[in-house]
Amino acid sequence: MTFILAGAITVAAALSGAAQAETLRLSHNTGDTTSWQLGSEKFAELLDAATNGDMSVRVFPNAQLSGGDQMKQAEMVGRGALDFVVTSAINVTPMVPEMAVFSLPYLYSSYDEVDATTNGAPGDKMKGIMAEHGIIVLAWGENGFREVTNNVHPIKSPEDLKGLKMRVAGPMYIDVMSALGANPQQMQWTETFSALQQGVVDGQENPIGAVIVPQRVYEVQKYITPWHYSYDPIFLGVSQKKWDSWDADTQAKVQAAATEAMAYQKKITRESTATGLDKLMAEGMEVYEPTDAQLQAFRDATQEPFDKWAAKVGPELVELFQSAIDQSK
Ligand code: X2X
Repeated sequence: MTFILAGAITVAAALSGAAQAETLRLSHNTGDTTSWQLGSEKFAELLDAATNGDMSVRVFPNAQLSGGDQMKQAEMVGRGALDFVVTSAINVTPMVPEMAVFSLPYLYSSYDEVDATTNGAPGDKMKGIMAEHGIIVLAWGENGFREVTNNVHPIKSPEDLKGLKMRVAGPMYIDVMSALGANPQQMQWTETFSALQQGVVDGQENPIGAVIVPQRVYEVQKYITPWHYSYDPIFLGVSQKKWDSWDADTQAKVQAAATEAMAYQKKITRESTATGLDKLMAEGMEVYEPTDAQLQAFRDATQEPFDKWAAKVGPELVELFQSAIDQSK
């Protein structure tokens, strides 16, 4: 009797396990040493624990699943060809131009201001807009404030950018770099290290903790100016189709794992950003800290692309962000 009962339980457990077991794919577009990767791995770990191994997430770095195209990932998630994505707002702008609002030049001046938007009404508004494209944004993480590096000379003023060949990630930065007098070139992140190494481009801009340090940009770049000109969030998103296939209990587990994983990702990104400049100096980079007047000159020089992209994004959306930012001051 005992034997039969135990056998029945085992069979039932195996059946329910078999019915639920699911392997899911998560794509992101940086290397496997970044906080994007660590946040993604944390998500996989937490979800595995919460579901006793029924939901297992495989993490694919370097945009492998979209043929190296970092912009294509969001579109693939939107139509259900990928389950999860961890990517930055910028990479979604070709599909959802409104996502450029986060990165408008000099919109933010502190982490408090950033958090007031991602944790408040602006963050929720953006989740709603993304849902219209088939992507459920589960939680916001952080790429960070994007800082400029190059191999020619220290950048202290807009004049110093004149004629520099700058690799950029997305369309808004083409306009911003052009306004600053540089020659921008859009390029996949996975191709940028060797382009810098070979001198195809002189410089690039990316966040210190999330990207510049873990992807060893210091090996191929001499000068860095922390000018904080544009903020870039990342998010953990899931395909709406996949989401709708789950019951409420499963959705709650996925949501909880995502919230905790992105909080962790943001924390370690801020920590490595805080120690990042020292690390970069130890690796031989020259850091130029701009004065307030110099920052103002960069801000003035990027006003025109700010206005152009604010119009593209929509004035009400920009207003929603600005009022959350003002209230946090
Ligand atoms: O491509 C970049 O610069 C990166 C890694 O920051 C983004 O994905 C936007």
